[in-house]
Amino acid sequence: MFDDDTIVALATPTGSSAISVIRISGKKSISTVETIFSSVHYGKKLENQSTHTIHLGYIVVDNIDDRSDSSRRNYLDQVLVSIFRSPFSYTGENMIEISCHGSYYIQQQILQLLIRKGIRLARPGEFTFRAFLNKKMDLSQAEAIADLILSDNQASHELSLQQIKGALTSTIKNLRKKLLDFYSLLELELDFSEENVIFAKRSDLFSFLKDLEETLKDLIESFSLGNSIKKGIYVVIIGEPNVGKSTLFNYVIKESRSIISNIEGTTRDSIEGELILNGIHFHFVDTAGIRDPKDTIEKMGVRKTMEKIQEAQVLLYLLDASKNDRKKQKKILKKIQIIHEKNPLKKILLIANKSDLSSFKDFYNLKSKFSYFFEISAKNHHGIKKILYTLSQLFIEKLKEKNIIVTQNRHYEALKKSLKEVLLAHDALSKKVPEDLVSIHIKEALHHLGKITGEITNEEVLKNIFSKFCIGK
Ligand SMILES: Nc1nc2c(ncn2[C@@H]2O[C@H](COP(=O)(O)OP(=O)(O)OP(=O)(O)O)[C@@H](O)[C@H]2O)c(=O)[nH]1
Ligand SMILES: [Mg+2]
Repeated sequence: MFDDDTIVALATPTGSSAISVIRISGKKSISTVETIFSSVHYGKKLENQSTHTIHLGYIVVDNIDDRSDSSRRNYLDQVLVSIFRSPFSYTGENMIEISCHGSYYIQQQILQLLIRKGIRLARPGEFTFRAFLNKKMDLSQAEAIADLILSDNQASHELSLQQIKGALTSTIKNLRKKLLDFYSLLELELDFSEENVIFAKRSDLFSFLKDLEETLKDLIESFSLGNSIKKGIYVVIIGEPNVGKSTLFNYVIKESRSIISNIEGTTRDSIEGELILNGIHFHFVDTAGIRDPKDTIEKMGVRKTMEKIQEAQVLLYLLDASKNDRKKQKKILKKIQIIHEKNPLKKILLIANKSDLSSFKDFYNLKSKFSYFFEISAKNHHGIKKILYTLSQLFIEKLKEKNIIVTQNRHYEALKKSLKEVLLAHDALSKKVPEDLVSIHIKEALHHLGKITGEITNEEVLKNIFSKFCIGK
């Protein structure tokens, strides 16, 4: 997968823009750019310039007909050339960034010029891959860079930054180091098995495995939060027909996307809309009211509602406050209980709508049973701010609680496998089975932890990770 070719790529999007940046990395970057660059200071050579310096000049296109005649050299564009010398660059190699004017023609001409001079077009993620190989970052940090580029809201931006800074890496590395120490001691015991000596104090190993188990469980648990923040949090509005789901939905997403009417069963499909609240991305979903369907289409709508409930992280359960009585309350409680039993991890917010009409103010049963209960009027926009505030707080609080949040599926899988081995090691140790069996599980746990940071990796995993990057990164 690796060669030491000098590579080039456009780092900014193709097409017109104020400026574009072309990146070059590898041994020949400075000397090759030298051949197409002419400084505004006569005779100034890039080769003689130090790292982290910027130079103004022109990109020069050789006249194909007469290369020897310097008066016939064409200027393609006025550019700035930045020099980064190894190892003080993103990739760790010699690098150049050409900031040119952002015309498609200029971008392509410069790329072609460089390719003609023997530089190869970079593959997706190749700059970052080289940074990884040159130990500028580990694998989890490289993955976080891909996420950072894709992040479209404050929360996912913060999550990827946290990972780039290496919080996950240093935790995993620390755990791995300690585990490795124990592993070495156990292996040593095996070497001296005839003498029956003990190097790894069992009580220490026990308590370390217990701590490790807690940390791994914590990280694994953080994944559901990290993943939902990265992808956006699904908030699904459900309830019986005509309770005002679409009215609330339209108001929240600030668009009249759903049809509102006083006919029961107006919404038959699920409709989605986006909202960013305090930097967190939410997908709101309006659904068909849940009741015994009157026809096939409604049946399909209700089925879809059930599917959307599965996808949700939060359910907004709406009811009509004007039709509220104790019998109805009991029925609703029962329904919600069933939903909750099937989906224990989902937050359910109970919302009594049409409070403007309600003469029946007794929500005793529901209020006492729900930590999240709101009275609103979707039509008059009363009480909705409080719901939105609660929604964002739910996730902001959770974010603050966690020091490290796992966002990558790959890490999640590796952590789960590692935990399984730690539990097996713990179990083996307590059953006093021979050391070599304990040590096998510890070795496996080490292996899976090492995959997160890239200390242990294979070509297929690397290919998979870096192919997700765009060209130029
Ligand atoms: N008075 C009052 N009427 C409301 C309120 N919210 C919604 N409505 C009315 O209730 C009726 C039903 O509203 P929708 O938003 O279509 O209800 P829905 O839950 O989406 O209904 P389905 O799609 O049929 O399941 C409409 O006539 C709305 O104008 C409210 O807060 N107060
Ligand atoms: Mg509706």
